[in-house]
Amino acid sequence: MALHQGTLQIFENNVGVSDAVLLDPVTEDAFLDNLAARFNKQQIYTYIGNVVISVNPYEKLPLYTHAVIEEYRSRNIYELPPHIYAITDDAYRSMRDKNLDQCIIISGESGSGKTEASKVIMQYVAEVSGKGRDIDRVKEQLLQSNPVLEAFGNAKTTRNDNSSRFGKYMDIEFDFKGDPVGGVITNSQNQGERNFHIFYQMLQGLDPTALSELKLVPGVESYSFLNKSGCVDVDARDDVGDFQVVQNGMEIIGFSEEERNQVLQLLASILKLGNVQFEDRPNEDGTDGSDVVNIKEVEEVSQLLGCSLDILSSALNTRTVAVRGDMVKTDLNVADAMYARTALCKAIYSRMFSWLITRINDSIKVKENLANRTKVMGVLDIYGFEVLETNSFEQFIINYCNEKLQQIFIELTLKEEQEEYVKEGIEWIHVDYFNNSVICDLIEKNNQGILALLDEECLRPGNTSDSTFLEKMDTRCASHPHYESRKCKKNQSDKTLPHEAFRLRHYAGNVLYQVSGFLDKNNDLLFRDLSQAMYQCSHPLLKHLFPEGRPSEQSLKRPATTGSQFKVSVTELMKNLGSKNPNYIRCIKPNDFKKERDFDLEIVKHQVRYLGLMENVRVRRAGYAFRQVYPQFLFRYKMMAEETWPHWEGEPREGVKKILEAQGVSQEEYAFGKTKIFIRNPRLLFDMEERRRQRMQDLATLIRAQWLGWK
Ligand code: AOV
Ligand code: MG
Repeated sequence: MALHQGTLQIFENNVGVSDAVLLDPVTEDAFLDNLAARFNKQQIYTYIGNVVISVNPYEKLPLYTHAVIEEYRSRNIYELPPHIYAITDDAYRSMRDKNLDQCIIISGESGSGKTEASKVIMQYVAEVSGKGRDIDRVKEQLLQSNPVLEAFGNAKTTRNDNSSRFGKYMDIEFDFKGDPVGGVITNSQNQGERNFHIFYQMLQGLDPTALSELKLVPGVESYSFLNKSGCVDVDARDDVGDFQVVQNGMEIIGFSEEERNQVLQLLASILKLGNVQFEDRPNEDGTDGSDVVNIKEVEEVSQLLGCSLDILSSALNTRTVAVRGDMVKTDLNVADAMYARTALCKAIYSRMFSWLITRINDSIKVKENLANRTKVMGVLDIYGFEVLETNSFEQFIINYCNEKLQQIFIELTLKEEQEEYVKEGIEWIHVDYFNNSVICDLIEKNNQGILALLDEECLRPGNTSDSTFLEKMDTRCASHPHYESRKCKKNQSDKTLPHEAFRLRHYAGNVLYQVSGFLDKNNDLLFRDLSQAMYQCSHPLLKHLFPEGRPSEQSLKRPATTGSQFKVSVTELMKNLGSKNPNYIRCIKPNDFKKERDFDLEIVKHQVRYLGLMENVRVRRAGYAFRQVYPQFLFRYKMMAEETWPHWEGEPREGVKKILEAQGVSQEEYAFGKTKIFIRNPRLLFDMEERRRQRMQDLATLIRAQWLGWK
């Protein structure tokens, strides 16, 4: 796709420039002013070349109606104001007509509008593609996967009432006519938090009989996993209605009533396990054990899951360990029992979530007979770069992923630019840019990167801890320019660096990570007694989720660590994205208060920096900022040279040459490609546009005078 979209609009809709590539001067301030001016006029979309910047309006704008879709449908991308529809249409058409697989990568911080953008894309694709019974069924299932996955995968956070807690990549597959025939969803690591929407929906949406069958009592406040946050009701969420939508969605996707029931039983068990309390029980040998205080909860859970109370309660407060070849039961103290209980809840939830995705994929997958003939459009809606008050392992993982996305973004943008130059026969000008692979290496390099050091520390026998992990990094990464820690010589005078933390200089800014919890979270250990107890349950779904609990599974092979699993999935994702033609949507949050019509310059500036948007503009402008196919350029500016007005009979390329010569600018300023004219500095274009306007006025006066004269 070429760089010129928005061009005609730039001059005709008069709200700043719709393509930041044409800013003059191209400074950060000018860039921000432009976004602000547009935002204030409710123009939330702006291009950088073919990248769409989207600023969250936090209000319903009339941008997504059927009529708007009809306008964008099959129009050239630069004929209308910037919109997600425009790049979706462009991607859809090049997939269908040129047989190029596409992906749309949506990035931006929490609450910036990524998930909403992904829905806008799906809505557009559903409307513009074909109709028919089979196609409509596929579309319906694809669309219904949204509310279902949101219920189970999203939660209210301080930053977003509907925050996605998982990274989602969805391939929509099309047949040769461009009609959707199926899809595949991939998710990356679920953080295993407690306050997913589905819990609230279930408690509000089930009638008293259904609740009591699940051994639940009404009221969110009865469950400690839910009442901790202090925010029970999310404004504007209709739990009862949403629960209906989710149940209905699951039915349409093809979940049986049986399956839906089993899911509810697992959810109920998680809530009840969360209420289990332990009390200290000193043992005679001086060690600490623990007892369950409210055994009734455990009893009811064992009924829901179909296992014996004994097995379950003993798995909650004891642990079998191998001592010189013998299996010995040891007691868990209160803290360890709580830890094990929470780990179990997280494991049930995240495995159930993965199962949901597998199950949805089974329903929406392309039928065998079509499988070899599909083209693909992928949509990636992933958590953005995250800097919180305290940053831990989760932020480290999320930011690593964003570092990789930035890397592929720069690579692909440069590659695309370069390819266009080659295709048009124009000399490629080397572009300097910040290559963040040095940071990616620091994190992921085999045997040396931080992830490898962390795994080493997790697997090393002996007394390892978060502190020994930090010490290891402090020696091994000390000289790395992007690693900083109090213990490193180069940072000793830096008083902002606390102990027990390290700082990474990410492409998007510096982030301080607290090392506490890294080992535990990377290990993500579930005591074997618990997986065995789960496997022994008669609950069919649960049993299926804990295959390693099968007693014959004696190969105590250690499961892969969270970090290394994540690295594998990120690598796969990058490979997948790299094989497709990328399209980008970069989302920006205008303020921290979820408020409409409030554009906080500082907050936006911060995001513009870490999204690397100025870098993006620079790369796009490095050679020639503007390019357009000859006939279009000729058509717009033909009144600006005597030879081309009112008609030019020759080759368009020659006509364009005449026009530019008539402007009296140096030939350095432009270059002739095979099909397009390339212009180095947008200033020339603005001057031409101004002269064009005057010329049109003159011509109008002239014509009017002639007309009057004839009369
Ligand atoms: P996110 O996906 O980027 O955050 P969302 O897409 O969930 O952010 O957007 C957050 C909220 O902003 C939505 O619930 C809407 O209320 C509002 N919003 C976003 N885009 C629009 C739009 N185009 N028009 C109107 N309102 C909008 V996170 O998932 O937290 O990273 O992990
Ligand atoms: Mg989201």
